Amino acid sequence: MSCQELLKKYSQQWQVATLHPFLNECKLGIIKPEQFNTWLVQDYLFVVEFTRMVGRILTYAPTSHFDLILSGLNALQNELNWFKDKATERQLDLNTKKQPTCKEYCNFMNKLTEMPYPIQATALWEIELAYNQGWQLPGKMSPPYNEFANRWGNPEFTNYVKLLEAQANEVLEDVSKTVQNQAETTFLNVARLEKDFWQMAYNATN
Ligand code: HMH
Repeated sequence: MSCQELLKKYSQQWQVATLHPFLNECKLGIIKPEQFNTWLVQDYLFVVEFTRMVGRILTYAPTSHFDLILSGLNALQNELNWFKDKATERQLDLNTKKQPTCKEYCNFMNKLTEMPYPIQATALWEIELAYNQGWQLPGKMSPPYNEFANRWGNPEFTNYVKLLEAQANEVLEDVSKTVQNQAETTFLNVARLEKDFWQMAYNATN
């Protein structure tokens, strides 16, 4: 089993996870401030928990995977500070409650590190790919959204995601049928949570 096989088998679900009116309306410049700001604050809260998860993954990863995971954590240090700057510019309070969908995604990430390492590596790749593709699919964005599109769409990040895929493939190669099924279920869960996360922000009215 490989990452590309998962994307191919579940291409429908993957499309729904990465193509959303939220992103299209950023591209068109017509997203409402309350929708965008809700995404920004909730995604900061998500990234805090994502960072903890990546830290925990080091516990299970072979040392040959350390370089890439540590480079990811390095980028997350920068990203968390960038989120704080963006929130300050927009006068947003990051000390906000998680919405149910954000909470569900964070709970999912908490439990991910109870699963075999191949599942963790696959989910890490998929979560990053979702934003790498999602922010690029609508096409070139204009200010202020180009900065957001570029954060996850830039060539360096694209390369990072490719290397995450290679690491996941390496450990997915000879997993048991049980772990393979777990990988498929986890893939579908991430796809669903990504779709729900966009919808959560899109639904915001204040
Ligand atoms: C919801 N998924 C969500 N937020 C993010 N920042 C990422 C993925 C990062 O790739």
